[in-house]
Amino acid sequence: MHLLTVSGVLALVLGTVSATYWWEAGNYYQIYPRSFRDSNGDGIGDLNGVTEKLQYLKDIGFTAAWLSPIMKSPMVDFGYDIADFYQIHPEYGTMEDFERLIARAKEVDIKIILDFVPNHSSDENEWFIKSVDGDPAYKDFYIWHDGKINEETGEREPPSNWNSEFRYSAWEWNEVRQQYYLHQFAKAQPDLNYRNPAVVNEMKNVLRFWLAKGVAGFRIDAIPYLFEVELDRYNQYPDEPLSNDTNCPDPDDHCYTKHIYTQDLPETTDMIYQWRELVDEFHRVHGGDERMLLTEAYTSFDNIIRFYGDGVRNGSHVPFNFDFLTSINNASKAGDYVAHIEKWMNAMPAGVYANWVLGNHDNKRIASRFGVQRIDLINILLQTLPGHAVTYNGEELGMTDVFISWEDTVDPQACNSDPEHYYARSRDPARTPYQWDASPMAGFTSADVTWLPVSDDYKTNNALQQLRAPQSHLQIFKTLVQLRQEPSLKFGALKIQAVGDDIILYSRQKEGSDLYVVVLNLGDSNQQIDLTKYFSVSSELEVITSSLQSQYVNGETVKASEFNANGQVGTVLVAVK
Ligand SMILES: *[C@@H]1O[C@H](CO)[C@@H](O)[C@H](O)[C@H]1NC(C)=O
Ligand SMILES: *[C@@H]1O[C@H](CO)[C@@H](O)[C@H](O)[C@H]1NC(C)=O
Ligand SMILES: *[C@@H]1O[C@H](CO)[C@@H](O)[C@H](O)[C@H]1NC(C)=O
Ligand SMILES: CC(=O)N[C@H]1CO[C@H](CO)[C@@H](O)[C@@H]1O
Repeated sequence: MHLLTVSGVLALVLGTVSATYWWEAGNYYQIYPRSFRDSNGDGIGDLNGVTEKLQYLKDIGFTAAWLSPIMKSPMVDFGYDIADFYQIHPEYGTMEDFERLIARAKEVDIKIILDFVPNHSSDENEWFIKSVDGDPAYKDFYIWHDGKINEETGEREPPSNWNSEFRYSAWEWNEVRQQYYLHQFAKAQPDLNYRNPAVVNEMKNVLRFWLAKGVAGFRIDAIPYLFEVELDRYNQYPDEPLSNDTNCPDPDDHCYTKHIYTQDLPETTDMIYQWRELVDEFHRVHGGDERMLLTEAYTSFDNIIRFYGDGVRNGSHVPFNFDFLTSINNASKAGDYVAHIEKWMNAMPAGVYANWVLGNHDNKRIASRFGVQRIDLINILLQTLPGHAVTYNGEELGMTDVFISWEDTVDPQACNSDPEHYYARSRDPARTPYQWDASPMAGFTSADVTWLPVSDDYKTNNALQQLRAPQSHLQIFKTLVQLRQEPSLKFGALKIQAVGDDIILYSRQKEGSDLYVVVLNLGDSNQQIDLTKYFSVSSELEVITSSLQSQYVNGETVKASEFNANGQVGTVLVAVK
C-alpha cells in the first residue's frame, strides 16, 4: 500500500494563502449563454435569461459565473469570433441588459467573469476590414504574408505548411489585399498580431473596458496560439516538422504537424503576466474585490504550471487543469486519478490554489463520458479536492450528450469534417439547451424551435424536478457546495491513495477541525472496506452525502470498519467525535 505523505506539503501550500480572497475554494459555473435561458422567445439564450437565473445559481452556492463569449459576433464559431470587442452580441441583448445583469449579480452576490478571446477576431471586425484595406493604423493588426512561389509550377502557395485547428491550411488568400492571412481556427477568425504593440494595447483597452463595467475578471481563451514564430531572415515563415503520428495520416489535419512555431511560444506566458498586472493595477486604482484571471490552454503540464507565475511575476489565478481533463477518462484506474492529483498538487507554486475541471463546452458531457451512474462520484471528486472547482452548465444535473445528426450539426469543427467522422469532433452534443423544467422545450424558451435541439429526456431530467426530489444529482451537488465552506474542505490537507484499481480514498482535515473522508468506487462491484486501516477515525462515521444509487442516506451513521463502497458510488463522510 502506498500512502502519500503529502499532507505536510499541502498544509503548507494552502496555509500560505490568506483567508481574505473572495475566490478561495471558489466554485465557478460556466454558462453557455446561447443555451442557458431564452427570455425573448427566439430559440436562442440571452443575457436577460442569465439575469433571471442568477438567484438559482446563488441558491446552489456558486461563487462566480463565467459566461462564454457574449460580444458581437457573426457566430461562425459561436462567439469565439468577435466582430466588436466593445459591444454585446445583438441576439444576446444590449449593453443595458448587460449592465442590468451586473447589477443583479451584485444584488445576489455572485461574481461575473467574461470570456476574453484574444487570439483572433472575426473577419467582420472593423479592425480586420481596415487591415484588408491597408489602413496604416491597422495594416499590421493581423498576420499577413505574400506566400511563396512554387518553383516548378510557378503558382503562388501559402507561406508555410501550418494547419488550422479546424483542419486545412491556416493561411487564407485575400483577394483585396493580395496576401495571405493567418487563422489558427476558422477562416473567419484571423489571428491578431501580438508582435504589434498597438494590438497588445488595444486588447488591454478591451480588458479595461469590461472591468469598468463591473466584471470580476476574465477567462482567457486559447492561450497557446497567441504568438507565432517571427519571420526568418528571408522573410519567410518556416514549415513545421511532420508529427509522423500514425493516428494522424491526413495532411489536412492539425495534428499532421508538430506546432513548434505556432503554439506555446515563451512570449505567451509573458502576455499572461502582463494581463495579471493590468487586473491587479485596476484593483489598486479602483478598489473593491480583487479581479481574477482564469486561463484556457491545452498545453504541456509545465506550461500550465508556469501560467501561475514565475516566482517574481504573478500570472493566472486559475490556469485550467487540463492535464486532468485530458488524462482522466472512463478507463482511468484509481491509481491514475491519484497520480494526476498528486502531480498537480506537488507542482503548484506556493500561495496558489489548485483547480479541477472535467467538463466544458468543447468536450462531450461528463455523464456521457463516464456513465450517468458515475456523475455524482465525479461531482463529489471535483467538489471535495482542495482549491477551485469548475462546473460546466448542466453537469450538476447529470445532463447527457444529445445526438445531433450531420444535417443539424452547426459546430465549425465538425462541419469541416464529413458525415462519417464529424461526430467525434462535434461539440454540439454538449451545447444543447439547459433543462429547467418539464414544460415544453424544457423551460428554456417559449419558441418551438431552438438553435440546437432540446434533449428528449428533459421531462424526467430537469432542474425543477431535481430540486423537488428528496434526493437527486442536484441535491447532492448542493450539499457538496455547502460543505466546501467547512474549514477542513476550504483549507484542509489532502491525504489521498488508491486501493486496488477501483477505490480512491482521501481525507481532508484542517488542524482542529472535522476530519472528512471521501470514498470513491470507480468499479462496478461492491467492496467492503475497513476505513480504520487508512484513517485515524473512531468506530463511527456519519454520511454527509453519497451517490443516488448508494445504499446509504445522508445523516446515516456507519461503522468505519465495515464500510460498503457500492459500485460506481462516491460517499463523503465525517468522523463522529
Ligand atoms: C518526421 O519524420 C521526418 C522524416 O521523415 C523528420 O524529418 C521529422 O523530424 C520527423 N518529425 C518528428 C516530430 O520527429
Ligand atoms: C503575487 O501574489 C502574491 C499573493 O499570492 C503577492 O503576495 C505578491 O506580492 C504578488 N506579486 C506581485 C509581483 O504582484
Ligand atoms: C465506463 O467503463 C465501464 C467499465 O469500467 C463500462 O461498464 C461503462 O460502459 C463505460 N461507460 C462509458 C460511458 O463508456
Ligand atoms: C475551451 C474553449 O473555450 N475552447 C475554445 C478555444 O478557442 C476556440 C477558438 O476561439 C474555440 O472554438 C473553443 O471553443
